[in-house]
Amino acid sequence: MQTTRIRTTCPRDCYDACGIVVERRKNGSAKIVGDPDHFVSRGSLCGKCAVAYNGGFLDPSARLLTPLIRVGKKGSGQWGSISWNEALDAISNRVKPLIGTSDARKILHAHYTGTVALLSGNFPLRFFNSIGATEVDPDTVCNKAGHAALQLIFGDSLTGFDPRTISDARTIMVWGANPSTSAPHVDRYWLKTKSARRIVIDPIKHRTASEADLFLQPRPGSDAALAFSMLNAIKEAELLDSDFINKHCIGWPEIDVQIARCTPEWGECETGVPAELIRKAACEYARGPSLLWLGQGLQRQPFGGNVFRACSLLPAATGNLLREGTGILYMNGLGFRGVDSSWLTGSYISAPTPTISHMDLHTALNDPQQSNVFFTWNCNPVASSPQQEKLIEGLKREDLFHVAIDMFATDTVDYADLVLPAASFLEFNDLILSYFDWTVSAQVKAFDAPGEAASNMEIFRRLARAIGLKGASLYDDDQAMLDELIKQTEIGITFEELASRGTVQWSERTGIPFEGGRFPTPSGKIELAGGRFVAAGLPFAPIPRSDPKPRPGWWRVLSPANRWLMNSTYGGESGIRKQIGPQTGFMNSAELQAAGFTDGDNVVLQNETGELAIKLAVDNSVPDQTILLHKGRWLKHDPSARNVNVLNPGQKSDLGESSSVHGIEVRIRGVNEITAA
Ligand SMILES: Nc1nc2c(c(=O)[nH]1)N[C@H]1C(S)=C(S)[C@@H](COP(=O)(O)OP(=O)(O)OC[C@H]3O[C@@H](n4cnc5c(=O)[nH]c(N)nc54)[C@H](O)[C@@H]3O)O[C@H]1N2
Ligand SMILES: Nc1nc2c(c(=O)[nH]1)N[C@H]1C(S)=C(S)[C@@H](COP(=O)(O)OP(=O)(O)OC[C@H]3O[C@@H](n4cnc5c(=O)[nH]c(N)nc54)[C@H](O)[C@@H]3O)O[C@H]1N2
Ligand code: SF4
Ligand SMILES: [Mo]
Repeated sequence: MQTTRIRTTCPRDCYDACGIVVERRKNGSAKIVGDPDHFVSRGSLCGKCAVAYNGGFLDPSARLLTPLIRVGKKGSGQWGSISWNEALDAISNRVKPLIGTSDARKILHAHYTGTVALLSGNFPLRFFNSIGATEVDPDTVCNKAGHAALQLIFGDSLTGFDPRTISDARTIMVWGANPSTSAPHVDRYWLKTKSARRIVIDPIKHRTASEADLFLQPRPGSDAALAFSMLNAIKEAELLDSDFINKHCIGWPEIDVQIARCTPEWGECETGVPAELIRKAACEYARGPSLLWLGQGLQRQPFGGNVFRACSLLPAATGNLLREGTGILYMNGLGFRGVDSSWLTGSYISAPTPTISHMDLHTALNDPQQSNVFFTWNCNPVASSPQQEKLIEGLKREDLFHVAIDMFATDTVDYADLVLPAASFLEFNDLILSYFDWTVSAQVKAFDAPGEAASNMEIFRRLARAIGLKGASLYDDDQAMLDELIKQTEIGITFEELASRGTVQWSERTGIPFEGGRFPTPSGKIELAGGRFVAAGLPFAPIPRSDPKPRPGWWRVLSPANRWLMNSTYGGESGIRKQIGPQTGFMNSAELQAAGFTDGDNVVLQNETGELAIKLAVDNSVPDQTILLHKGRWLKHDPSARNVNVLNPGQKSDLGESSSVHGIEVRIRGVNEITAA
């Protein structure tokens, strides 16, 4: 049978940015597979995408197909179908009177990386910027503390090492990331290079950790102490690079005076990592050339900013920067590849619009003075944001008008007044710049959108038109914007050619971040300590500290990525639900026994913020006094009707008003049955 093959790219919030082939058969059936020619995916998709893209994404009965209006109580998920014109009028009637008044700030919108494609992830911001709405700062739910710290230190958090330089590295240190889950192909192919040794630092002995050459298992929240004790070992072994420090860093004396007391033996007490292992890893990293991958899980801590400052000392003190095979990767952004974010998002359209942190979203949604209209697009805050109970309370407010835009009926969609059906990445063209590799990829339309679903771009053009907004950039068409973006990247080919190739390297030459030692900080140097940190609410210099252990009878909850979910995306997919099973917290066998439970017991986790009924199971990769409870489950498919974020107080990290979700602590009590609280 005749088959058409269309190359495209996965737009999920994932380091891999896999190449995809859509196989369309003459009889109308289709199959979504990995692109065998793509250097990351090499012909396979991850399990979750293989299931979801061949499941709900192709099944119109699983999708939102028309605009919907609420007919039942808020949260009941009862809808009536309405026309696009009726929906747009209803939104316009509510939004238009607020525009140009001081109440425009009461239009809140939350969005994030449901898709990381450039247009569908950013174009709607032009609309919100032009009406002066309040943005729920997306990075505050994920990685803001890390970004803010790296910006202060290096002047830029979005230019990481070029993964192609791995051939020049002797060591790769992965700190607080779990590529075996969050970057499965990078883990399988890139990280397994024979030329470099791997050091992994993580409280959980996940698959990447268990396959590493050296594995350090610190207690959660003790990484700053670990970094300082590694510096002590490096100094003791005379592996500090004084020339590099003198030439490129300011603030070293404030660090140096703190190192002496941070012996590896002290480090062992603070972190639980054996002193000899600290010495070994430190010296191996210092000798270099070494790459340092700083994970996003690493900074989701009450002192996440301090952790990132302390970890950043290692490359600076050992000169593992500015040459092939060295550098830090947090995320690779758009800017160095030429993309003009201000043009893309329309941030120039108005005065800077107000923002709030995700940590404050629950408060804002419960306060009519702060919120009157709420848009959610590319995100699912009911599942992903802190203070789940209070957030849901706020969403139940009769006087709050909530518009949810999604492809699927998520828990957040269930609380909306009005739902707009979004097209999926398989249904329109877009552009993707991986946040790991220095590449540019095409997202290519393979199908028409089902029902009346429309891309985010089309939805926000329609909304702008319905409200009568002025400004040509609100109405730009997709092809013209894609052409402009390609021009900005200077890759020198058309979108059509990129579409036929799938992915291209942004530059033929391997890149070196901050090449020549030009750091975009006020001093032009790496700033390890100084008044700018104090102005940002931090100590003058990073401090060698660790979080206290949980009190007796309390456990720290880590809720990182689930290998079968993409945040909460896919949580409604039946094939995925079979894989993830019941909501389960994992403890090591000694801890489980000490807590008085056995494998399979039903329990309630509780703290000042909330209660959650789950199962307990044994997993010996989890350290003492810790429960591993993955993020991203849909509430409505669980008998407890909540997920881990019901326990999340939304405490702000020390920098960037960011999430410290890996700092949650709970007590445990046994129950017979798992039910809603
Ligand atoms: N407990 C705990 N909570 C966490 C974390 C944690 O570690 N622990 N991690 C946090 C992190 S790192 C993040 S990034 C956040 C993520 O949290 P969210 O930003 O809420 O991400 P998702 O849950 O994946 O929701 C994305 C939604 O976008 C939709 N979508 C996809 N493509 C499109 C599109 O083209 N148009 C529209 N309109 N919608 C689309 C998907 O269907 C999905 O419902 O969660 C945070 N929450
Ligand atoms: N399958 C899958 N892939 C994903 C996602 C997903 O939900 N599912 N989410 C995507 C998103 S939005 C993001 S932000 C990335 C995140 O991807 P990663 O950067 O890998 O981050 P996480 O999975 O949140 O957590 C990584 C590790 O941080 C560790 N960690 C927690 N606390 C500490 C600590 O105090 N010290 C140290 N050293 N480590 C600690 C956890 O044990 C975990 O193993 O993954 C992306 N990829
Ligand atoms: S989610 Fe990541 S691993 Fe899975 S197909 Fe997409 S890019 Fe590849
Ligand atoms: Mo994230």
